[in-house]
Amino acid sequence: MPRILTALQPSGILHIGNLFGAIEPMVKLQVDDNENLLFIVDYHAITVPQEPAELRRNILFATATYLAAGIDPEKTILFQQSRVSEHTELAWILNCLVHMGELERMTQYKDKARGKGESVSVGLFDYPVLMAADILLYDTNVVPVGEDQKQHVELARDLAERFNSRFGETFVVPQPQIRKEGARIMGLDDPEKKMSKSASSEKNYISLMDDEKAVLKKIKAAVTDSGSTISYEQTRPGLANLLTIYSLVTGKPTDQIVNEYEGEGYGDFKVGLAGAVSAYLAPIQEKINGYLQDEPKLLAILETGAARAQAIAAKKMELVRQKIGVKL
Ligand code: ATP
Ligand code: LTN
Repeated sequence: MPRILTALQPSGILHIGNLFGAIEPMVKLQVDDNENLLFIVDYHAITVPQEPAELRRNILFATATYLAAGIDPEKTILFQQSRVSEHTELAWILNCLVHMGELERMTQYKDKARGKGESVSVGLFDYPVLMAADILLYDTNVVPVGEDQKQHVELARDLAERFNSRFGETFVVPQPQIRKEGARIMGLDDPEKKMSKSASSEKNYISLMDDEKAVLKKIKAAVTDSGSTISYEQTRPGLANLLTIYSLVTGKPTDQIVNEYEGEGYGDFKVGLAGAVSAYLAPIQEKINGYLQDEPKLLAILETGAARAQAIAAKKMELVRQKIGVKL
């Protein structure tokens, strides 16, 4: 059975870009012939400063969101990275194999370290090694990620091969599975850039917890163009993005939506879209709130997930210790 693994950072705001681009694809991968692992990378999150009470809330919120979006903890091993200490243990061993130059070349590190000078944390630099440990511990075959994470998965592949050639066959060499561009939702206020929670304005994104009023306000303010008819064209990126969202929340193809709005202007289209987005989010929001009100249940799900993950990870670590010669 192919083992499929991915992870998400527990960030405060999750937006519809995260839902359509990352969470829902993972829900679709929950088929009987796959073994899935999905975890919340809290130790990756602390590579930049986090307020402890907020981090705790965000871990619970992320868990509630995955469950509400359809992650089934029976089918997917859902857990919190920090609960399986083998991740950091393997990261240390891989640290002794990785080269400074390999980490210095990482684009995400270069982007995030820019402007921080000498005060950038070692954790931020070492982030890809912890991610390699996340992947290699579980003999992962496939790692679904966004384009930005491809370089990190390639490092995991290099480290698996390096370890195997030095100490003998130990790790499976994982394959990245890069999501298609179509799964990229663009910012409402700037359709040239992806929707992002770190955007400077809240008008950039629709948060999964936005109420009807907020959704309508943000969609009404969304950047379109000076045209007046509804059509799907790459030269009209704002409108194309809104049509993509409309299609995702209704399941209708974009040309059908275009036909439905023939002869109508942006105003009616935006009101229709806002209604469809809110209708799509309402049951998810209700479920998220339900889970958040039952914290013991969330904790129990994470506990079970951690135990299942650890059973796999502990076995792998035993083998690793044996291979490198520290197991007596
Ligand atoms: P930031 O922009 O602040 O880095 P983000 O909102 O892009 O944050 P991430 O935490 O980097 O979110 O990404 C979480 C997951 O959601 C990743 O798998 C990423 O590829 C996906 N994702 C993020 N933004 C979008 C988007 N606009 N469209 C589709 N998928 C997205
Ligand atoms: N760096 C990834 C999150 C991440 C991950 C992983 C993804 C951490 N460990 C292992 C896949 C497999 C991100 O920021 N999206």
